[in-house]
Amino acid sequence: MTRCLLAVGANRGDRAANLCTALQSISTLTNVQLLARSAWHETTPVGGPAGQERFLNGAILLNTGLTPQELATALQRIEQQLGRDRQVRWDARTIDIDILLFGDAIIDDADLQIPHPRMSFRQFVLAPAAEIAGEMLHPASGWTIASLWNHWQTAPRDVVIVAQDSRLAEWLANELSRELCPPPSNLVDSKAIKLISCETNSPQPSLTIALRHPGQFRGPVANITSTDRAVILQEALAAVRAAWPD
Ligand code: PH2
Ligand code: MG
Ligand code: MG
Repeated sequence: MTRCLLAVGANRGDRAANLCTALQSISTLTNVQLLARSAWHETTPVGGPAGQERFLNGAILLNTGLTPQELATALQRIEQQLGRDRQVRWDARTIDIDILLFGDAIIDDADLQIPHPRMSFRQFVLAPAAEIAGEMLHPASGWTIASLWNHWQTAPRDVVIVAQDSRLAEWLANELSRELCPPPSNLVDSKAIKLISCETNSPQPSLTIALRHPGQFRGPVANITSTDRAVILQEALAAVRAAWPD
């Protein structure tokens, strides 16, 4: 049996009913034993098309004898049963069920990434997760959920963006300053967004976005490995807006 932490979210239809139906369906999966669920938290949408309703978000802890792929497939089926429509990235949804952690597994397949690549950066993920799984380890960083959540709440509101080539860093700096105009209300120091470019031989443009740890560059990082500039900008904007929620 493997201990597994899920994030759930809904911002279409009867949000609480959708979360409860999802929880019920998860609890009846073969080879799955439900251990705990968090409270449902009302949150501001991060990223995605404008004009969306607010979310209800939560976290679910379970033990399972399924493989990560088997569990992911079963969860997708539950999403479909609840009318999940997947046309536009980060669009409003009746239900979203994400695997955050699966024991100490680190998986980087095209269709399944564990730990969830943006979890260290999202208040709507960490706040409910910390309620039920504070001691669980994020295997890629070695931080517990509790320390990630504490860091999110206390770290300087700096976002450090490391791009692997200077053209990409410059392009992103321009795009971000245009998109963030006016800047988020509590972004008082425009220097809080730091762009660092470092030339590497990596064939893949790659961005690392970090909420800065006091005094040094370490701690939660969001890696963006897409080559699609629309996706890169969308991810970077969402990371910045997640650091300065309304
Ligand atoms: N999920 C997203 C994108 N943005 N914002 C909030 N508040 N809650 C979510 O669950 C959420 C989001 C992509 O899955
Ligand atoms: Mg999600
Ligand atoms: Mg999802």
